[in-house]
Amino acid sequence: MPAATGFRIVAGRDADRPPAPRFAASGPTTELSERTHGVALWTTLLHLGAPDGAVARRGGKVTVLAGEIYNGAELRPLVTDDSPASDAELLLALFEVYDLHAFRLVNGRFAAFVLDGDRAVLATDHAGTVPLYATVAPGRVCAGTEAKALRNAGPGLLLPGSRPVAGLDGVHQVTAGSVLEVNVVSGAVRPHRTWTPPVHRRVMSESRAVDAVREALRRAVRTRLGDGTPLVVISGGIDSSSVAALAADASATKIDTVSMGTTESDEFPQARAVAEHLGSTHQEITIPTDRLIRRLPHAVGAAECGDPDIIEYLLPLTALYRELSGTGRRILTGYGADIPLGGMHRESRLPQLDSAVAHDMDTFDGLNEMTPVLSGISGHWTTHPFWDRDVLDVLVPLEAGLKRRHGQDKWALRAAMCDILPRETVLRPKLGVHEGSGTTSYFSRLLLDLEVPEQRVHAAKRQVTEEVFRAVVVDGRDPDEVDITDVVRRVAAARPAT
Ligand code: IOT
Ligand code: MG
Repeated sequence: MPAATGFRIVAGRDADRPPAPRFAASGPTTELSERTHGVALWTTLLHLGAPDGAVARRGGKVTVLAGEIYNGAELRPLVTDDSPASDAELLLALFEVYDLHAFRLVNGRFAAFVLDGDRAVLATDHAGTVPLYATVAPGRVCAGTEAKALRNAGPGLLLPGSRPVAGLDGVHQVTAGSVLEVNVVSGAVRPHRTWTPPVHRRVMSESRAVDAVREALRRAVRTRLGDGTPLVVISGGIDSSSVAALAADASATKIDTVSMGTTESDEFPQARAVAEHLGSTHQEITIPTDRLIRRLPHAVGAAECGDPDIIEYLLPLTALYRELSGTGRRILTGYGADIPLGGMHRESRLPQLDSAVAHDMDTFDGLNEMTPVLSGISGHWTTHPFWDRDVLDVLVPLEAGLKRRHGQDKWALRAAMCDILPRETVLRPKLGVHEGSGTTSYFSRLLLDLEVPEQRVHAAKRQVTEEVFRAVVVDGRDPDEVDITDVVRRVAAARPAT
């Protein structure tokens, strides 16, 4: 497991001990303080019990890492120190050779902070899957993996190349696939991109495309398995079933799988067919819909996202993670496959399909769909093989005719899996988690029953999620104190703005 899953860092010339931050993610925290080259560094690490590998120090430089690196085996030969013990040490060794360009080399799921004299370097992974926020003022830099951990960071400058967080003055989200280089004394900031989604498309034969997809995904799953028994959350759709099949292939022992449903709806038979095929230890969890909807403030507080469509995807998963027994599980998910492959769009016209892919790859940043906090609030760690950097570099550029082919969506993926999954799984049409769990229909019905007109339901959902965002992120309230049925009732009673 990663040494740390989150952090809040304050670095400054005259920084006093800052008040302890609040995180939505749970787990022990460890406080560290040190001073190098006249800059004080106050670090709060959020972790799963063994934070030692999260910080590395050498030659006056300090590196703090939340998350993990997947291409360590590839990177180690590049550094002179031949045996960096932890991912943070590997990162620091790379930084000594390549400086901030080290972040162009790393394929991982992380947020990182490097202090190098008066210079602070804040970095996200290629896709910003561990969100990173910053507040910068002359003489002081604050960085954190949750925006709400920076609520009391004080006034901050406008940061070029970063997105201001609505309602939290001075707090910015660092762009996915980028590094912010900050002068701690002056507060001057320079952004650098380290990855951008490919915009070109590649022409390939069917067999080359299928091999490339299978090999990239196989590798991404293997590097994410960890030491214990992996747990794969499966719907029985092609994305999660692919991850489960490759995990089962790479594991010496049985893997665990789990499928969630609600009292409204489930996909249990489809998931069970996959579990039986793979011989996994399988579990089914049914969540009553009233409990599901009470988790909405937790989903919003974890993702720090007020987008109603995204929250409908994330809510059933947040609720599922909460129901898992024990803590500290490494969870693999198929989440994210639909974005590079255009799976959500049910679109057979190639220009429209490719426009949808280009749009989704341009707009994912800031939605925080893959944040580890969704499971972190229940003490678990998730990872998303489809958003491995090398997998995206294969999937995004596939020409649209390889994504939609022979009447199937996500064709190249389906074809890549036809030897290791049941035929009905390979051919099963897309059903989103918001549909399969009945989340969308249940949330709609709550509003319709309160006489919200059909055509206003979506806008009302947005009002609900945005109000919850203000409560749990901007005002920092405990999600358990937000009465979601009360919010829904108030939104339904309010007249629409005309
Ligand atoms: P979907 O693809 O259905 O589910 C995402 C993942 O959640 C699955 O791969 C699986 O690991 C897990 N999951 C889904 N249903 C269940 C279940 N019943 N029990 C256990 N685990 C389950 C939305 C969606 O439809 O989810 N996800 C899209 C992306 C959204 C679009 N975002 C954007 N344009 N920025 C995806 O790409 O996966
Ligand atoms: Mg999916």
